[in-house]
Amino acid sequence: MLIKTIHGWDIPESRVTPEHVFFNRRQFIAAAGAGAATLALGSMRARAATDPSAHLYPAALNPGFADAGRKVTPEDINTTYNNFYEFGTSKRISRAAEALKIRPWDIRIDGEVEKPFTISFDDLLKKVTLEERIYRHRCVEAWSMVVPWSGFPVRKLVELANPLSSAKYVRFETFNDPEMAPGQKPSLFGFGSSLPWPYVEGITMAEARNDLSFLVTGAYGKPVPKSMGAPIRLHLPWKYGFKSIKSIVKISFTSERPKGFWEQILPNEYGFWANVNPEVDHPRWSQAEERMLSTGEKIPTVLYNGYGEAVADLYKGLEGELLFK
Ligand SMILES: Nc1nc2c(c(=O)[nH]1)N[C@H]1C(S)=C(S)[C@@H](COP(=O)(O)O)O[C@H]1N2
Ligand SMILES: [Mo]
Repeated sequence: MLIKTIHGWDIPESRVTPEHVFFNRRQFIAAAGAGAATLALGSMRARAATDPSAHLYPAALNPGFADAGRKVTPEDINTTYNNFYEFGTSKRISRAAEALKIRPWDIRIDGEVEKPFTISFDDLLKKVTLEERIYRHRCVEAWSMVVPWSGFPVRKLVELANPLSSAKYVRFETFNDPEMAPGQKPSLFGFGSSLPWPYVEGITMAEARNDLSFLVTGAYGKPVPKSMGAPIRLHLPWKYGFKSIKSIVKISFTSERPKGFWEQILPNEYGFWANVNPEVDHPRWSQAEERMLSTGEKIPTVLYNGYGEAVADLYKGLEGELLFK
């Protein structure tokens, strides 16, 4: 199947290289006249100074999440090794992602709520208190990182939304703008039209209300960089990384279980629950170990990525579900 060959985690790193080179060449040519490389780097450095929410950072560290038990991954590594398919299928999309326009940024809240509404990202920030939490992140591709995020619990967003009792799930949606994000263009790679943009993900109401579920607006004591999903993304540290959707524009409360982006594309391999479990292999590779970004060290993967104490109860009575894919 063609789709398999473009999926980063389907391909050994050696075979990813040609695509990687191809993509970056396109980006380079597109922006060469403006001295793209220096410009992109400059704008990344200027982020803290020019972002209208910059004054909110660094946020106070939540002492409950001050130590992830592993060293924080260096900022320059995490901001330049990403999965953000809207900007390309390689890990090196940080320069391309600088095209992401993050103001104005509106978020639509709708579905099974008392009254649907649209709120600007900056107005939303006025309704919440930001905190910093250091979280582990485990990608389904068997690499991991540790990030000092800033943001607020999803629970707070649920309160603001006033969901009805008919709301059973929360569905998150990313922007859809092929002009801005070339990965969403059907023409760029020739197979784009087969990808079900926009990227969507979903969790249950109980998961949304769990304290760990976090809406991220910052990282490393600054507004979250574009490559990592500015201006607002999800982070669910006990689930595989693909659940942690970036650059959210819509949050819908639904009575039916949403189908995530990857679940739509490869339902045999990626499911709704996607809880980390070293004993349940991906159909095509083991999940027993993970490679830490930066050090390259291989370490054993742990159940629920080590967050079982906080989340295991969510899955009582759901043993019949495919909880780990
Ligand atoms: N909109 C969107 N969200 C996304 C993705 C994506 O391609 N598009 N990739 C996911 C995957 S597979 C992972 S591992 C994380 C990566 O987050 P990072 O780039 O900040 O490390 O984002 C997730 N969220
Ligand atoms: Mo991932």
